[in-house]
Amino acid sequence: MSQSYLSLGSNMGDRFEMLRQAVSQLSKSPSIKVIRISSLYETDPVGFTEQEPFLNMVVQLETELDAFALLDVCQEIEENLNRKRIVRWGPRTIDLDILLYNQDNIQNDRLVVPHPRMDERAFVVVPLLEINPEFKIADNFEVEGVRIWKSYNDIETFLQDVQTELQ
Ligand code: A4P
Ligand code: MG
Repeated sequence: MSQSYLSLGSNMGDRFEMLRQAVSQLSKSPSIKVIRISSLYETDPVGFTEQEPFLNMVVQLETELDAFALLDVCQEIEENLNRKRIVRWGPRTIDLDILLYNQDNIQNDRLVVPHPRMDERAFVVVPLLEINPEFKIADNFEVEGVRIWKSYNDIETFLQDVQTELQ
């Protein structure tokens, strides 16, 4: 059984619903067990800043899938949810990135793990630390542009459809 952390983000359409459906689809996928989810955070866009704020979260999984098969599942879910795309070339309805897969180091055209830039990004680090306090961050790490949008305790509706035994 392998351990993995995924980062989920949405800044288009019903962001809450996009994240909810993504986690629900993950939990229903054979060979994936969602074991922890973070609160939902509203975050200022990083990189291309002329776009709407994101909702971001991190989930922890146990899986029988290897990292590439897990990436396939993530991309299938992106495709399922992106079918509702409204504006061509516009911001994405949902983005699923593999942050960590066991302690593996993967450098491949399709997949780089640990996710490059993850430790510089508050929208990743803050939710990751919430569910894994042992994650090591730089001493001078600055948290900016990230605020709780719905705390973990307030997301029962989110969890209704998630088939899992959350720890
Ligand atoms: N790929 C390589 N490594 C991975 C990995 N570890 N996980 C490849 C997932 N995919 C990985 O991804 C492009 C290709 O990366 C995939 O085909 C896969 O084979 P994509 O999701 O199609 O494109 P993208 O999301 O635009 O690229 P990327 O690199 O995921 O973008 P970033 O750097 O993650 O930036 N600001 C806030 N506040 N919140 C956000 O969530 N997200 C981005 C996206 C920018 N700014 C943001 C946020
Ligand atoms: Mg991505």
